[in-house]
Amino acid sequence: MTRDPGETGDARVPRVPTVRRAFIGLGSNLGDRLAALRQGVAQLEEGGDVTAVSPLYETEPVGGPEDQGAFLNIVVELATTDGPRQLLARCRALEEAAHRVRTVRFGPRTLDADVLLVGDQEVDEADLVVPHPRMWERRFVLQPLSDLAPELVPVDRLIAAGGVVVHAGRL
Ligand code: GSY
Repeated sequence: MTRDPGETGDARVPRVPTVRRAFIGLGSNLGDRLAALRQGVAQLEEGGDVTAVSPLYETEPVGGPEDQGAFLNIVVELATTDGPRQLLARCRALEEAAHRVRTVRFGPRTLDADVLLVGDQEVDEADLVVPHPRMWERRFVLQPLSDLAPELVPVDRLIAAGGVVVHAGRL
């Protein structure tokens, strides 16, 4: 069997960082939604590991107050050596840059950024669960994810997921 040198645990062998296919969901329903998404993507691109951006969708809010406005949603794909926690830090930095104010839980937000999938990595910690625990119920996640990676989204799960999503072009 051929071993990846990074997996030998031999301190004399330099570690080869694993590049994983990761997906981040971005959503905005407050202020200039398009500008917030564009800024989010531009900031992610500074990491040099973004490989694709999904089409744009205008989506019905799932959860939260009745009267909040429609979201714009996209999913961004990365080929990255960052692990889930580093990606969470990048997501938080995007939200901070967009001046997100956390007031009402699930309420309107200038930018929400979620780590959806990081290769086959699994994390179950208080502040981070990967794969994202609610992604399979949300069409605003599954539709753009399936545009980028149809093999990861079974059609029956896409159909069963809740919420109206309308194709709105590209960023
Ligand atoms: O979890 C992301 C924030 N969010 C969204 C969203 O991005 N889009 C839609 N349509 N509904 C949402 N509810 C929440 S919470």
